[in-house]
Amino acid sequence: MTLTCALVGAPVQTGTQQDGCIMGPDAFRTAGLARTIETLGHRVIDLGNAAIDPVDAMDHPNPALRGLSETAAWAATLEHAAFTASQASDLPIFLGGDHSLAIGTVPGVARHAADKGQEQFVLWLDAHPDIHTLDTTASGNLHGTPTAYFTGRTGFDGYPALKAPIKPENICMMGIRSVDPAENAALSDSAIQVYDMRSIDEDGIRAPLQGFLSKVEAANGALHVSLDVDFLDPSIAPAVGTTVPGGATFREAHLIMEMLCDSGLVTSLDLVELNPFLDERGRTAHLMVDLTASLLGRKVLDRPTRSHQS
Ligand code: 6HN
Ligand code: MN
Ligand code: MN
Ligand code: MN
Repeated sequence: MTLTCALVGAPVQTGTQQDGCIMGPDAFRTAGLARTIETLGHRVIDLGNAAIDPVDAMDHPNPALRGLSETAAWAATLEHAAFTASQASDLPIFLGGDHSLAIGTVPGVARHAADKGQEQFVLWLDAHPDIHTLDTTASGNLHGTPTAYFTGRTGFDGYPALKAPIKPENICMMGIRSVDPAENAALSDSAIQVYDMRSIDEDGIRAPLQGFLSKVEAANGALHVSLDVDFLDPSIAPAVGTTVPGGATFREAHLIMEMLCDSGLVTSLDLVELNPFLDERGRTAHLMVDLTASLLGRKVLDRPTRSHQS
């Protein structure tokens, strides 16, 4: 199937401690993202980079918070950008930028899905659940908060009101291996499906992902995939400020993308947390581009890989 993919640059780095994610969109372009997608037979429209206007400081009782007013501004800007890119294409691809950008991209694509009468689902591929509120984050880094915001948890005063909150039972997290105490508490009484790295070690990727995709398909839902560089093991993806050992292997990550491709269910994608300043000759940027290629149909064999078993 030929898709029209819209690239939307989101050079956000105010959600992190370390500078560099602002260079992410240009690194993805330099690594040949558009050319790679076109080679697979799809159409690409590059909508350029989103931007925010200068903002006034916002007050909050949590003294650790940094970049609060900028993050709230990005939420509104990216919600609009994601909504319009969803209307203009089959598959918007958001080029981060740190993961705080998902406070705009997810609500924006969810509004588009709601307009079409579809439920929004989210596959969160990350070492972290990013489920802090403004009150619980100890680091004050707002890239640790998007899933709390877009599921409609309270504690986001000054942020845009959500038009279409994501139901926790519509979220699947994979690759999780670094969870703060307040996040553990939030996940304990949540309907979010969480596959941590231990569960991937024990059960692999295929069965849990197939289970989630069957739910999306049965609901005729829209599926947003949010891919954080730190989902991957740092040995293959060093260009991220929050590396955690024991991440997904090269093949585990590609298998997810290949299964997502076969499902035909993915309607939007975040590529986030790439810090090109920390990369080694662009290898992480190229890996993220190659994973996107697997999602969009790059295959080893033209005939079905598993045909000998059926
Ligand atoms: N990310 N839980 C840690 C914190 O600072 O709140 C790490 C957050 C990482 C965020 O990787 O997108
Ligand atoms: Mn659409
Ligand atoms: Mn993240
Ligand atoms: Mn992460």
